Amino acid sequence: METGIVIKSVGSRYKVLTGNDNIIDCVLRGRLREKEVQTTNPVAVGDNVTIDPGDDNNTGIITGILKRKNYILRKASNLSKQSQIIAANIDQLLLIATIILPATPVEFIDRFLVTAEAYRIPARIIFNKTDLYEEAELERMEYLISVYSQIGYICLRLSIEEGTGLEEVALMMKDRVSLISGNSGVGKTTLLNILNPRLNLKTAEISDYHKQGKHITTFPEMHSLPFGGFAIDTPGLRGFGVVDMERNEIYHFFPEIFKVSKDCRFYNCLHLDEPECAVRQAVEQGAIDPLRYRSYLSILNDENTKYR
Ligand SMILES: Nc1nc2c(ncn2[C@@H]2O[C@H](COP(=O)(O)OP(=O)(O)O)[C@@H](O)[C@H]2O)c(=O)[nH]1
Ligand SMILES: [Mg+2]
Ligand SMILES: [Zn+2]
Repeated sequence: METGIVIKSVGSRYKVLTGNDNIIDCVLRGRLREKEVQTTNPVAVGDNVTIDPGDDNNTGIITGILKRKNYILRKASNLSKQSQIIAANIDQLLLIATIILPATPVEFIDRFLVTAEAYRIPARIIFNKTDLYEEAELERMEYLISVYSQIGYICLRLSIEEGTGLEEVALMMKDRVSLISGNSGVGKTTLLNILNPRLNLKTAEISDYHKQGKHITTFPEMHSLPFGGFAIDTPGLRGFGVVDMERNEIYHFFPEIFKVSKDCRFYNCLHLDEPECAVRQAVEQGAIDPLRYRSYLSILNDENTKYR
């Protein structure tokens, strides 16, 4: 028996990376397939598994799944009650954002951060394409960086084009499992390719658009980094949405709002127009950024937000 980490899953076939850097094509032992009913996939990228390698050392059977530190989910489809595990055992969620080409909306950043908070996985923001920024864009980026770092989110500046900031990004990813997220076109694939030139992944995501249009489920893939650690690519995954939270729970996932909310007059204050709301006061006094408060309201009022 050996142990390994699942780096790819396609249908019912899994690629498992073992300790001696072998990649073994595996199937699941029948018993494991039936065990989990809530999720469409019992094994996901990032899972630590025990395997029974075949004699050829190229194929094997997954015999067990080790306890997960965490995992993130998405609905298998709009109609389905089942969820799909996107990835397991993630150390950090990295959001690649850009000020222009494309412009990443603040609300998109905040939805990502809320989801990260709900999963209790550390989140970091990487602002890419700084080589394209004129004064106004640089100012915008620095403003956002000051807002998010004050809350406690580490932010990095990056230009893959010029290579500036790459070392810091690599250092942040070293020896960790990072799930990379961000709108299409921000440079996720370009980053993976530059961190591991052996990958040679296709950029510009034409194939992903194609898949989305056809409603083909895409599974994320985990890439090992030459300096240690793994990066999980999430093609076709548009943010995570905000899943399964109570309406009066959303502000818990805005750390700076949650902190101030303890001074609201009513314990069940939603920070809308209740009297003596400490959160609204903090927004008026500039202690809570209005952009963040706006994102909070927007998530609260969004019909698509899935409540429990
Ligand atoms: N100017 C500039 N372009 C970049 C940078 N990083 C990526 N790009 C370009 O942005 C486009 C989209 O990149 P891609 O990696 O496919 O984005 P993805 O959709 O997030 O995977 C490609 O044409 C890249 O060459 C950067 O730092 N500066
Ligand atoms: Mg891509
Ligand atoms: Zn309040």
